[in-house]
Amino acid sequence: METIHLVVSGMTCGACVKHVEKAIKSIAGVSEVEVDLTSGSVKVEGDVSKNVNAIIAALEEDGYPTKVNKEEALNKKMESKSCKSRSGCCCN
Ligand SMILES: [Cu+2]
Repeated sequence: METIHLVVSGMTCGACVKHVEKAIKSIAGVSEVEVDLTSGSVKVEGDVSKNVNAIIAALEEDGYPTKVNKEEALNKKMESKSCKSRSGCCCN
């Protein structure tokens, strides 16, 4: 079970959200979809790492340009690497 974060453009209303949810849920391995209409950020949970491209392709086919939210992944990485020394390090 993994979580991936996507940024979906082109959603304008609740019907778009439903459409996007449905398109993602039709992909094998997806168990949970969370769509935020305002920011366009979409959280997908399930066995999805192999199917990221299929999800993106399905959404683009329906008119919603989609990309993986790399910043979200980056933030996670930075958190896990946070330094132990409080002074004079790269984070200050
Ligand atoms: Cu709409």
